Amino acid sequence: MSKEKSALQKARAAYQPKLPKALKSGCIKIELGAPTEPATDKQEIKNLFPNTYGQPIATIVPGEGNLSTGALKVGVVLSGGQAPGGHNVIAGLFDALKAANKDSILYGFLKGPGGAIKGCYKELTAEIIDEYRNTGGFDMIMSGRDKIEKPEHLAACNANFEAMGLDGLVIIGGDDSNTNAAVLAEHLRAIGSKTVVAGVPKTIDGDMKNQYIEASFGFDTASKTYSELIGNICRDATSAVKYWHFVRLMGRAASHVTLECALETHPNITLVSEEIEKKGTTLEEIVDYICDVICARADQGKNYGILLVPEGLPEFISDIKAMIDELSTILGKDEEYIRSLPDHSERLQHISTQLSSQSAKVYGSLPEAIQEVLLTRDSHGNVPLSQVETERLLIDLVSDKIRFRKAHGKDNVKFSALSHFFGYEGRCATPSNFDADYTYSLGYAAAQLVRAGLTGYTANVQNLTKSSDEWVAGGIPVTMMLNMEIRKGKSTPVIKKALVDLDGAPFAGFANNRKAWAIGDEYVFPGPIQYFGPSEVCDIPTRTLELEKK
Ligand code: FBP
Repeated sequence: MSKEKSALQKARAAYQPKLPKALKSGCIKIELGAPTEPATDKQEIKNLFPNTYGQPIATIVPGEGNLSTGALKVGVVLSGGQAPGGHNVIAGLFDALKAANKDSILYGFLKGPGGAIKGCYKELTAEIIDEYRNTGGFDMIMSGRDKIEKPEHLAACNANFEAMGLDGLVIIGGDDSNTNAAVLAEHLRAIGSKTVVAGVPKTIDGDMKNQYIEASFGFDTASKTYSELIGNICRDATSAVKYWHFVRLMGRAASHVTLECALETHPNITLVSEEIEKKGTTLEEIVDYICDVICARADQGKNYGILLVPEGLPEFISDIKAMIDELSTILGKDEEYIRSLPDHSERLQHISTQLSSQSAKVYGSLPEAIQEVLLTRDSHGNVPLSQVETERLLIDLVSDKIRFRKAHGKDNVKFSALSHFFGYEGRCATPSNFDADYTYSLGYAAAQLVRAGLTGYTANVQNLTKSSDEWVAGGIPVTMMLNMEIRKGKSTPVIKKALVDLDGAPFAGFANNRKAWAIGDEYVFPGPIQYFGPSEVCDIPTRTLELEKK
């Protein structure tokens, strides 16, 4: 990394993240509540997690310590997509371990869970930690998308942990990674290992949340970064008055990022995947709706506007979803053969004969580049949706339809569109004050879970819309967040992904305003994230969190 630091890097390095009052006090203990259980599939989950099922919720409170003060050896893993604040989780973990005993050691496993399986790690010294305080990115130890799930992975981890004398492992990841943390915790407890495992809720997608986990870290910074850019585009649109901007936003499944950006900037059109799925809206109906707004604005002399589309959309449109599911089954049987076909036209021909006639029609209507991406899957069996250029597809389909409408009388419409994709631009941004404080507190809390010898927990911090003094930290047993879902044709325990709640306040805040936002130019310009200055500018939570907590 370059030795030269920007002025902001230098100033941010000196920022001291805020902690909940209880964590600040030197003397803390963990209070345990009543036994817990998952909302559904209780017996199946109990059978799968006999050693860690039913554990109580843990809350960190001031008081006479019941936490280990011995020197501990702890490992940390960054898992999955980058999210602003990951380095501060590690800094919080490091500071808390050292505050309890200066001889404790923190190891960073390299390149994600694969580092724990392969035994690739480095000691994280004070010098390394200081270099990364309050910075974005996961580059301190890098990330990866390997899964610790097969018996040979569990055995390899155990062998490595034993050789290192590891007391605890902290896995920083999303719903899948926290589920894997629980599987590893159960395995280690079953074989009598001393290593305990704690998870930390991460993902810019914002879909790892529930009654106890109010937000996943990184959502705040990423949404605010995208909102700044969208606000800038709104201003450009009203200045140039000649372009429609189609903006795709990251979020593999849920539309939280898109909804948050809409609440912050008031674009003319926002597509929310969850609503489209619920209404069973087809691709053609979506295109009609977009064209209706474009024409209505043209009637007012406005041949410009902004549209937001979530990355996950294709999998929520009924006909596309059915086609993707059929493709997954075909790939499950035939992937090697399909890959071996020499060119696109041969692959297209083969696939079309395997799909149902409706799905073949949908597949055949897509551009070649999207057809090819739909033939790939990541290690979790997901389509790499970040590579599907839905915004360009929509521009093509809308252009065709507008041409048709113009030919049939709507000759006042001028449609010139530009496409944008905001995803990687926000995932490694310098964490906002909210994310810097929240992640440091999560890391600090995870250290206390390890000190208490608790295993199979996800660290949590609640009361997030209040001042950090009033935040309450602790841990939630992962088994109480699990449900059984069919994954790769098999009933599997997973933490339920939180999609946008169509009955919730954030969606209502958008739905009640969308008509006005469509026609008027009611844009809001959030500007860049501010790190220094008045609290009402620098410390505001997301609109989503604010509305959910009201
Ligand atoms: P996580 O769920 O692991 O946090 O990652 C989310 C995400 O940023 C999605 O929004 C996006 O679809 C995906 O990662 C992109 O993955 P990759 O980094 O492998 O390109």
